[in-house]
Amino acid sequence: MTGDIDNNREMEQKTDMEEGMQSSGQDNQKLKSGFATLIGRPNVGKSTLMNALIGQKIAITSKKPQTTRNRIRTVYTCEEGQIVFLDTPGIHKAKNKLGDYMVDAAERTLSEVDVILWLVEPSDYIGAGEKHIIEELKKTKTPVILVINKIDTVKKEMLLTYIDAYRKELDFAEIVPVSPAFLEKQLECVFTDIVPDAVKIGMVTGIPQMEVIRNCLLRYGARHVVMDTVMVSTSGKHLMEPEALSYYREKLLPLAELYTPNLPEAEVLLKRTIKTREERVAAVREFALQYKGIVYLKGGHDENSADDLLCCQGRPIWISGKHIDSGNTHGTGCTLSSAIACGLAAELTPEESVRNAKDYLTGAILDGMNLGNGNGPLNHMYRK
Ligand SMILES: Nc1nc2c(ncn2[C@@H]2O[C@H](COP(=O)(O)OP(=O)(O)OP(=O)(O)O)[C@@H](O)[C@H]2O)c(=O)[nH]1
Ligand SMILES: [Mg+2]
Repeated sequence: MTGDIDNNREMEQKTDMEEGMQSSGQDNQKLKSGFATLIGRPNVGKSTLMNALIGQKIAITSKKPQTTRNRIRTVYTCEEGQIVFLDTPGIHKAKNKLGDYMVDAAERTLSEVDVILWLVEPSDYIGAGEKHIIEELKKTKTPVILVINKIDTVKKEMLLTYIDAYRKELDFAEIVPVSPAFLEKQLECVFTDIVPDAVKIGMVTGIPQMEVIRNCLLRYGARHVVMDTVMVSTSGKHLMEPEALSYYREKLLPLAELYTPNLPEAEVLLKRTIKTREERVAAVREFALQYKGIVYLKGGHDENSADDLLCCQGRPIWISGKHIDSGNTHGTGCTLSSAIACGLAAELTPEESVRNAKDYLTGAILDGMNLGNGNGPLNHMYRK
């Protein structure tokens, strides 16, 4: 759930939600719900953190300050209940009406929520911008958690100094240092435990995450890396920070053995339009040469067929498929690239791997589960 919301509607929804939780509380006393706002100076990483918490790219992130211009709301659901996160514009010294509006949108959340997450850069310098936020926080009784973000950019020994500097300023409910370095820890755990026979990489939103992945792939000499070049969703939404594209092209893509772009992604990576079947053949050849790997160009965006095109050692091979009329196609690209990685892990050839993966995917779509609202999931367990 996402969107810009005005104050009244937000509060009405909060009341509805609390009531809903109270009545469901009769069945399960432990179920909880609440609102949490993410505030801080521009560019401290509020939107990146919210996306990481939710596990989806909902808010736009960028290295340019003042990317978020309105409140964006997402709901995190777990067994214990629900947290509604509000991502807010950066609090700054406004120079115009838009600035005033943005700061107001952020500051208004302070008294409306159950907990405030104040994000700061890792530093012991508390400047005028931070002091202004501290003054605003002093006016509210809402508990404040200080989130020291981007700790991957500083030496760990310095953290205590930063924590001490902030602790003197306000009585925080908690102080939590965070960063995408968690990603590094997760990858380390995998590579040093059951070493993977193949790796599939999907959506990577920004350069910090790309750096972590690149370092791990190189450090552990990862085998059979399949890159699902997720940049544009089926609905046309951009899923990668625009600034990260050249890093992605130059530093991450060359580490893969096999790529699975869809037509819009291939167009972005090759910087040209691809319309006809002849253009697709030329495109996979060029892609394979440019990125020095095997290319599997997905044809799902073609309205007439679902024919894909494999290019292995300079030889294009059409892998035919029919469009399946199903509303349950959520995660088709992820499923296909993961299934190809499984084939490579089992030492099948690239052609065998993609043919098996396409068969498996077709069956999973045909057996799709019509669950919930919107596009339903495939049935990954359809083979007994
Ligand atoms: N190194 C590092 N960079 C980060 C981290 N979190 C976010 N970033 C980067 O910081 C920049 C700003 O991130 P955003 O999430 O857009 O920041 P924001 O606070 O939402 O910014 P505004 O909406 O403009 O106020 C992006 O380039 C992110 O990739 C982190 O933990 N470590
Ligand atoms: Mg933002």
